[in-house]
Amino acid sequence: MDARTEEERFNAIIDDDEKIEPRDWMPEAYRKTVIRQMAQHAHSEVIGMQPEANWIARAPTLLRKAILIAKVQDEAGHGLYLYSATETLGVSRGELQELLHTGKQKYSSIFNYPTLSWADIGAIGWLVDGAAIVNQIVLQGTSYGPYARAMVKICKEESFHARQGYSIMMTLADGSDSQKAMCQDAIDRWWWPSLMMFGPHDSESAHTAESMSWKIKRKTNDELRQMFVDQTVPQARYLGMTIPDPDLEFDEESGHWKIGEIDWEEFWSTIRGDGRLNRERIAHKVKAWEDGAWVREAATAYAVKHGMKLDKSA
Ligand code: FAQ
Repeated sequence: MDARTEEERFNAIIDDDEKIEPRDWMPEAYRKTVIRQMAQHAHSEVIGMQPEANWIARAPTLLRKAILIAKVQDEAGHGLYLYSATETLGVSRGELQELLHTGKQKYSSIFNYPTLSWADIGAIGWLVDGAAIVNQIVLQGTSYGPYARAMVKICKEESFHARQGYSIMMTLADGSDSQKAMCQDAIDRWWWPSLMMFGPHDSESAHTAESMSWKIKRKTNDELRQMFVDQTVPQARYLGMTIPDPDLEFDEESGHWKIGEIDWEEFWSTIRGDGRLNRERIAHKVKAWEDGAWVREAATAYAVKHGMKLDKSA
């Protein structure tokens, strides 16, 4: 018989780099943190559909339109995998929607910025999905099994998203003067908010130390941000575009690109709900949820008729 306490068994799984599964014992604080992070991640995928969906009807070619529809649909799928993974910890999808709609759970700050031109769709794919991938590739190694497995499929799709974004930027960068200007303008507006996606500096981050010790996070916010900067600056140069940071410079000694300071006031006010589009994003989401009530009712009636198990709160 295994004479270890539940906590000792949990710690051994973490130490051995194995996965915690839904039925394993886990500290309450671990469960809460994983729910918080996965839910925020799921909400981001779903709210993140809004800025891009805004351009589906205005995509410049049939091919770009078809690609954008597929991408936005993928984001819905990512939200679904992540809500399902979160449900394995005993919280229902209905509860999670309620927490999002009432502002008790967050979604990524990045989705509170407007998409003003077609170039923004390129910038989102390249920079926003690019930042998301840097974070998510590392999260494939997170200690909670269902989260780690969801990340594998999501990462494959996100790399396609980033490539389609860069392809839009390459086309614009290779185009007329006004297309080049559109491309630069989108970079100017999306660069800093993309860096904010990684969260506050490690020294200001409430959760990083504990999440690293439980291997929920495998790299810190600043480490991930640096990986993103190092991979992205050369890509901007290849486009012939400028990064809007006068302090950006390559540090020969460390081999890394050093950036200027992020506007943390803008970051905190956005995540507090006072960003440019927070209210509109949530109002739109709540309306979609209410408009979809009949679909949930029909699905429930079908499930009842066929004796299927129901999640009563969803
Ligand atoms: N936005 O102590 P930390 C995507 C909050 S997916 C909003 O450092 P933590 C795909 C944080 O929750 C993008 N809130 O927190 C796509 C905490 O508040 P709380 C989403 C933020 O959790 C592309 C407080 O600040 N990806 O884009 C942000 O250890 C295109 C203190 O921060 C993920 O969610 C922020 N940027 O680290 C879809 C990845 N940063 O909860 C559509 C998974 C921090 O105490 C179109 N998540 N906060 O009230 C993570 O890796 C982490 O949760 C971090 C934050 C790194 C986001």
